[in-house]
Amino acid sequence: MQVFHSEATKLRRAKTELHDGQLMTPFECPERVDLVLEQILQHEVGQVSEPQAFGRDPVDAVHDAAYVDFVANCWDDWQAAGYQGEAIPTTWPTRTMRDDRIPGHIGGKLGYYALGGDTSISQGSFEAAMASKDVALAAYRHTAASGEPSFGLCRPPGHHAATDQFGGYCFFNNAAIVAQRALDDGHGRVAILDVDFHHGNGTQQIFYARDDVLTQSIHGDPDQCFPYFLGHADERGEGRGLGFNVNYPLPPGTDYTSWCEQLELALGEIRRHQASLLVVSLGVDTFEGDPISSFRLKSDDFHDMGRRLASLELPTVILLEGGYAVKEIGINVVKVLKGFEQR
Ligand code: SP5
Ligand code: ZN
Repeated sequence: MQVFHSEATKLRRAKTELHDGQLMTPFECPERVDLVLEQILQHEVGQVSEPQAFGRDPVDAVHDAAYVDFVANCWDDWQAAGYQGEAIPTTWPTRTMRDDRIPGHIGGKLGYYALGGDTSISQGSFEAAMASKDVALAAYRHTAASGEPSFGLCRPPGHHAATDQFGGYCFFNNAAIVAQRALDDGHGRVAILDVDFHHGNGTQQIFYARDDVLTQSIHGDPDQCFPYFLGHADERGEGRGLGFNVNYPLPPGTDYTSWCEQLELALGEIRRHQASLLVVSLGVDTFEGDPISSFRLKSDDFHDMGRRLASLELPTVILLEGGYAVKEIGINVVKVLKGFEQR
């Protein structure tokens, strides 16, 4: 399988994440890229290529332009305000306040554009997010041209990023950017299947009222799990998009047997909708050893997962989302890719 990777995805090296009441070194760290790449090379998954630069247009195709400007300028603006630490939002336009004015001050902008306080913005965050979407688009281009599957070693991840919000370690929605590009290239219908532990709230929001992208997510029940405020089973899309979003929330502690039943339902939906391209938001934070998640998938389950994804026999772009048990993240990704190739 063709693999795409860019050293520039490591330009984000944030020092701080507000996690469970403590300021920690972020779980979503640049070392994840090296660990996955190392296993890909060791297990000879396929040729590894650098992406070209696709520029900002494909980002603007799914995100609000003022939001993209905000991500581009946030670190400079934060520093210009004279602050020492990284840019962390602390005040939001919650239910009791107004959200119809975007504050001029960077502290206000941060709250306006953030969906959580877990993701600080630091030097290089914008550059890494731009490289991450280049990796995704290069993978898509390869699959579109050859019909062969490809893997994009995206980092930072993308599925929590909404039209005009960042958070959950995500800035630009790589899967959505690929799906939109595919539609613009003439694909009739694209399916995005999100198997990350967390609900793909950004992907859902971006396509919620549309029938040209089928969005599905299997994830920890938002009653108990981040992002808490989206991802319930009754969110099925709206308007033309009704029926084109499907959520499969599962309780903490879910093992592969139960998880897999939901995967088969999701695969059935993709067949029914006759998608011509599959984009997989691949988080391996469903692993039993993941430090911030609570499903119980074992390493070998990822091989079976890959095999089942391939059973659709669709042109497939697999993009990395989460996965934080640093020692095993590489092998778990490789197992999905190897399983996929056994189709
Ligand atoms: C892409 C991705 O996987 N993003 C996940 C972001 C999650 N950030 C907030 C995590 C809050 C976790 N609290 C878990 C309690 C475990 N001690
Ligand atoms: Zn996740």
